[in-house]
Amino acid sequence: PLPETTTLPPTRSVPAIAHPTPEDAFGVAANIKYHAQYTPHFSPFKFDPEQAFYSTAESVRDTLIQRWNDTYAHFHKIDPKQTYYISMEYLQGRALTNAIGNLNLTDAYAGALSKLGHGLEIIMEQERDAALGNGGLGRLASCFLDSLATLNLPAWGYGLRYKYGLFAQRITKKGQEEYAEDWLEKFSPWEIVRHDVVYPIRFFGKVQAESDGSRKWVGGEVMQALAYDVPIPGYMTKNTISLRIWEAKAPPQDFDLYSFNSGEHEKAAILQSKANQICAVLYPGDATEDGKLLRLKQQYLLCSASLQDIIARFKERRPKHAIKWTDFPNKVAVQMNDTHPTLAIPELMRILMDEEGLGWDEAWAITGSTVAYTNHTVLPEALEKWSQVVMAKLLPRHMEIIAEIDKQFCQMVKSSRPDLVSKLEQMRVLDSNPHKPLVRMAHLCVVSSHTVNGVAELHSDILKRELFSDFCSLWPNKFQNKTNGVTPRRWLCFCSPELSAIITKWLQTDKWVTNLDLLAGLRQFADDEQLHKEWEAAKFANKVRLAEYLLKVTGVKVDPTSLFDTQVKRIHEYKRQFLNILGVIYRYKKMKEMGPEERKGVVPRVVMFGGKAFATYAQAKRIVKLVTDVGSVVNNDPDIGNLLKVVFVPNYNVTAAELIIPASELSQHISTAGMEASGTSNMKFALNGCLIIGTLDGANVEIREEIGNQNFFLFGVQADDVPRCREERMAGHFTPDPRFEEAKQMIRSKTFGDFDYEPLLDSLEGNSGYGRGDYFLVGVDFPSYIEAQKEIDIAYKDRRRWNHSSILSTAGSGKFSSDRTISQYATDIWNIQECRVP
Ligand code: T68
Repeated sequence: PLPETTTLPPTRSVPAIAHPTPEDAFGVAANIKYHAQYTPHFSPFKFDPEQAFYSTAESVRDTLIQRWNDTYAHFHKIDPKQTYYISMEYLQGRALTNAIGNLNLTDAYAGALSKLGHGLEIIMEQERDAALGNGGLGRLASCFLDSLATLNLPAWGYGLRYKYGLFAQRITKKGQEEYAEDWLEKFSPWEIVRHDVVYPIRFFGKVQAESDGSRKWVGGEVMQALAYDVPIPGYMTKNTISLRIWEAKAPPQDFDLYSFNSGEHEKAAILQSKANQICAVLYPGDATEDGKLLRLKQQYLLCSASLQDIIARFKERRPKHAIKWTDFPNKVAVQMNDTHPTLAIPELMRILMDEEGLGWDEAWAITGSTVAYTNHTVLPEALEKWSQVVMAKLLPRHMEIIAEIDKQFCQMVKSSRPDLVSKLEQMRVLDSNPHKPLVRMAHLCVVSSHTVNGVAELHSDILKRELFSDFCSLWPNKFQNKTNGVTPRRWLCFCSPELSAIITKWLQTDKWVTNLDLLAGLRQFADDEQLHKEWEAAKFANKVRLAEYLLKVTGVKVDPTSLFDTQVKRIHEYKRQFLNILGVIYRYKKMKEMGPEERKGVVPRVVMFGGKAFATYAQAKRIVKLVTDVGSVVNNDPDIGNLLKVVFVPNYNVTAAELIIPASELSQHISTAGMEASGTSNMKFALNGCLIIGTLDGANVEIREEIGNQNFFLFGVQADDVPRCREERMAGHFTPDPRFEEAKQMIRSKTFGDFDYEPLLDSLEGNSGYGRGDYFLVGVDFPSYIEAQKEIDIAYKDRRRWNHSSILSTAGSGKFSSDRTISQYATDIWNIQECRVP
């Protein structure tokens, strides 16, 4: 936004015909043609689907840019408090369907494209996913942006512009293989480079004491962060906010022309090459020291560029002499999505003290009232700890500030809470182990933030009772719960238009799209035969669509009248895809033992798996391999035919999810209780009328409450019993269920090939310990899992019962809209209000 005093120079006006209006397919078609001719990325003489996609996207972008300029001009004028959501990950997926859906231009664009000889469906499929994230945490950030815009809240998202997103996964005979995901190979039509928004970013160097007692960070390498803006349209509102992603660059004057001209071509561009490495990939391997340094550079670049931007905006909106820093927290709320952006804390302190000249106490009060932290995991290996040595080398001034925060925290505890002194070593920000001194990022967040939240009730309770219990006794009011949610636009309206139309018809309103609680109105029709018929038909159409896709990407032909049973999420031992496949193996074995008559009573199933295993996570990759090996045998067994198919859907991403979720009838959310912070795909499945088999973990607990116990297939031990179960196993007080032994034996017998599955099977035996001795309680939960599966087969045969439960799942999903989640953050944490563009 420009300062108020600036009058905008007259913009070169775009020909009037180039502005599409909702009613006007002709106007839209003209605009698409205009882009095909005047911004030709391909030959202007061809208009194939790819060219048509880019021209269509650019045409939509015209509308988005206009609204986005209006939105920020309005925010600039009103100057409300704004939220800045900082996240290392965003899983945006495709943008075209979502954008024209939110703008209510789908019909206009479909009509326009058909005039130009193309079908919208084919054009949409030209778009690549923006996969700048791993899983739930990244997709949550993207759902939050959609809700922030839709609720007309003044906000920005900040992230990094990775050149390569999360790897593309291929499934071969060897299992999972990873390929670079070059989402920018052609270009992204949605991002707008902002050459006017550039900030310096320093690395290394040293801290200098100035004569006035202040500290100054000097020397080292200075790079630049360049902004790209991705417009995020709200649904049926003019408000369009921005996801600002940073790219690292070398300063332009840094190119060493002298070296270049004397033949040292590579040396000339050293800083350029270093800059390129920073934003090259999401989660570069951190096994080596250099890898660690690179990740820390990424995190710092994100935090420093974002804070410089936030502060520049704060200053720009008030005259120089009238800047009151105590007003900063009244205008700025910073939300840290997990600990990855923790450096925002010392960076804000540094800027306030070293650049703006504030004292420690003032800077500390401002920082503490500005930042808040969301925790997404209790897994020990995911709680970030950085080496103090690496931190001091790369960010010497920040290390000083962190040490001072730690020191003052210790003093405070000693003086105000002597009862906690015995716990202090565990609570400190610095872990001063002499062999490997570390910074505990989560503790830095808890100590510095005004609010800490978990992402589902059970998870927030575990944070308070276990992970952060001592902090909770110190600051009981700091801890909150904000149960996750998902955007109903992408995850119902646009991915299942058939089901959405039925919902709108029966509720006689489409207001549920922005007020998801209205879905409860479906309860009164849960036994209506007509609704059952329509509901089943919509689900069936989605199943046929998915069956076609499965054939295309896996070569496996599935019968769409089978029960579609799905587990899609990152592959991890705690999520227990292993339990699922052991259950499948047991089912297969029992079917093989049946006679032909008995087999006739079997409910045909398609069991789908999807998800990526982190490239260095060997055990997870073995699980992927096992699923594909089981599939190869089962899918080609003439005794079994269509009664059981096992499919690993390659390269699970947002686009695949949009196809899989609406077509699924059963989905598995079967983590060891207490280990899944929330889960969000469980919400998407339930919203789409898919029943859940699950443990009492994460948001499953709340989903079951909302949709009713009868409509949720529960099994497994509860979180409170997990430690006792682990101890019992360790003490040898555990008799494995014979069915569990049968399933394991079948793998050992090489029925599914001779790949070495011993390390996987071993994890279920032996001494207890993290990742060993059946730490994830697969064996303990196996019997109740099999029982729940039996119940599911019975329920599925009863079409009335199944449809009834399916409708109640959707009807009970109102709570899980990210609109609800974001409204609660806005009120309880950020203290921001609606700022609607007139
Ligand atoms: C997920 N966390 C939780 N982490 O596992 C899930 N990236 O229960 C929850 O629903 C979701 O967050 C949203 O709250 C992640 O997705 C990561 O992807 C991750 C972890 C460590 C480092 C980087």
